[in-house]
Amino acid sequence: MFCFQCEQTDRTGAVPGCGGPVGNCGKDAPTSDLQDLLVHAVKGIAQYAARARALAAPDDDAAGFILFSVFNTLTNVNFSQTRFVGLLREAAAVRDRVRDAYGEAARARGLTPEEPDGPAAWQPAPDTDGLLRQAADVRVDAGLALVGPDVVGLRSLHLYTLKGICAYAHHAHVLGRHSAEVFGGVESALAYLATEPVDVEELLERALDLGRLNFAVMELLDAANTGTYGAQQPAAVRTTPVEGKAILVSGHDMRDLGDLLEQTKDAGVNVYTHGEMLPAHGYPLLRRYPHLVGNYGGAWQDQQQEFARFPGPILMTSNCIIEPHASYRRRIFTTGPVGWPGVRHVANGDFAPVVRAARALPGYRETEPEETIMVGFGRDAVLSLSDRVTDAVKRGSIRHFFLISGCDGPTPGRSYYTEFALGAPPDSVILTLGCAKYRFNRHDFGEIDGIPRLLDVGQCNDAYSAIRIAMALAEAFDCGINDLPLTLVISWTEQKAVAVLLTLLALGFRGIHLGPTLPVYLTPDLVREFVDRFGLRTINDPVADVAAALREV
Ligand code: FS2
Ligand code: SF4
Repeated sequence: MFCFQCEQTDRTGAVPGCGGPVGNCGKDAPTSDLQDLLVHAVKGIAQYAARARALAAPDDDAAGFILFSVFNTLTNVNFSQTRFVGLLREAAAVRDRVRDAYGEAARARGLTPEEPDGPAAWQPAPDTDGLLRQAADVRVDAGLALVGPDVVGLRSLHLYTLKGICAYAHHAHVLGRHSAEVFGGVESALAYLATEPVDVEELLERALDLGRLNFAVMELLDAANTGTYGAQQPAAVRTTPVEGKAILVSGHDMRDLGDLLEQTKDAGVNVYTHGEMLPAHGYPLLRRYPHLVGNYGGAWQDQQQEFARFPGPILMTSNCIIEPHASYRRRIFTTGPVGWPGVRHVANGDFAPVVRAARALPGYRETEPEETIMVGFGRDAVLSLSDRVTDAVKRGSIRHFFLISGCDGPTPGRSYYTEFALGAPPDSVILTLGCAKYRFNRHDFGEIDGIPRLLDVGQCNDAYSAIRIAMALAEAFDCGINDLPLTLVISWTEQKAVAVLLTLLALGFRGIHLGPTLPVYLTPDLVREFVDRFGLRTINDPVADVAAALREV
C-alpha cells in the first residue's frame, strides 16, 4: 500500500505517505491496493472510450461508470474490499464492451481500430490475491526511479484532481445532468494519464485544463442542484432537537436526501442533516418538507462522538465516513459510492430499512429551545444583494471580503481558520463554504448595513457559486478579480478541494492561501513553480495574515 492523496497522510517517514497495514484514515492495505487497481482499470476503459467518442460513438453509460468508480476511491468514501472486487470485475466487462463498440465504429469508417497498450490491455486476475498482486505494479508512484518525483507528483496531481472532478460530476449525473464536454474531458484526461506522461511543462499546462474542466463540472452540478431543488435562499436552520423519531443524513448527495424526504413524508420521522448536508436547508424544494427539521452536529471528523449520541439511524451518502464505533455500527447505513465492511448498504435508492431502523430506535424524547444558524447564500441570494454590497463598499462600510472555505479535518493547525475568521475586522464580509465553516459558523458575526457579515455559500461543491460571486463583484467594480478587496483562504483535506484549487488557478485567481499544509506529492520544485506562477501561499499566523491581507488592498 502507498497512498498520499489527502492532507491526513502520514508525514513521519522519510517518504511521506501512508504505507503499512492501515492508512491514517482507516483504509487498510488491500482496499487501498484494490483502489489503485480500479483506477488502472478505468484508465483502460477511458483509452477506448475517448477513441470511440472521437468517432462519434460515445458510451455514456461507461462514462457514468467511470465517474462512479473513481468516486469510490476518494478519501473517506469506500473502505469495502468486496465492493472493489465487484467494481473491478464490472470494469473489465465495461472495457470489453467499449472496446468492441469502438472497433465497430472504426471499421465502419474504414479505419483499423487501435489496440492501445497499458491499462487497456489489463485482464483481471481470477481471485482477490491475484488482483492484489496486479495492484503492486500500478501504485500511484509507479516508475518513480525512472521518471523522478516531479513527474510522479504531477501525475498524482492530475489523478487526484480527476477524482474530485468525478465526484462532482457523479453528483450531477444522479440528478440527470451530464454533458459530452464533461464525459469526454474525463475520458481524455484518464487516457492521457494511461500514456504515463513525462513532460513536466505539458503536465502543468494540462493540470490547468483540468481546472477548467472542473469549472464546467461544478457549473453542471450547480444546474443540477438548483434545477431540481430551486435556487438557494437564505434560511435559518434549527440546530437543536425536536421531539420524535429521527434520521440523520450526512455526506453531500442532494438526490439521496431528496429521495429520503419523499419516502418519509408520511412516516412520522424527522430528518436532520449532518456535515456537508447542512446547505440542503437553503433549497426551497427540500425545505418544503416540514419533517426536514434541522441540522445536527458539525464537521465529519467529530462523527464518532456525534453519531454515538444521535438517537436514530444515520445515512452516509458520500464522504466523509470514518470507522463506525460499535455503539452505532448497527444503525449506520451507506449508499451510493460509500462503503464500510459490515455496514448495511442501500444500493437501490429504497430507504425503507433506514425508516424501519428509525421506528425501532428511541428518537428524541423532547424538544429543546430553538437555536439556529443561517445558510442559503448561494450566488442568486448574494447577487440579489449586489447593489447594497457595492454601495457599502463605495461608502467604505465594507472594506474587505474573505473567502474562508474548504475541508475541515482532524490534523493540527486547523484552529487557524477559526482565529482567522474571528480576527477579520468588523468592516469585512466572510464568504464560506465546505465543512471548514463549522470552525466558526456558530459565531454571531453581525451585519453591515443589513448585510450579514457571514455568508454561507454552501457545500464544497458550491465553490462555483463563490467564483460567480467574485466574478460579479469584479464586474460591478469594473476591475480584475485580483484587484478586488478579496482574500481566498482555503483549507483542504481531500481531492475535491484540489480540483477547486486548480479551477481557481486556471481562472486567474492569485495569492491564494492554502493550508493547513501543502499536498506532500507537490515536491519542493513543484511548490516553487506554483508560488512563482500563481502566487500560491501557505498559511502562517492568522493575525498577521489578516493584517497582511488588509494591507495589500
Ligand atoms: Fe468535508 Fe469531507 Fe466537502 Fe470534503 S465532509 S472534507 O469530503 O468534500 O469538504
Ligand atoms: Fe492516508 Fe489519506 Fe490515503 Fe487515507 S486517503 S491512506 S489518510 S493518504
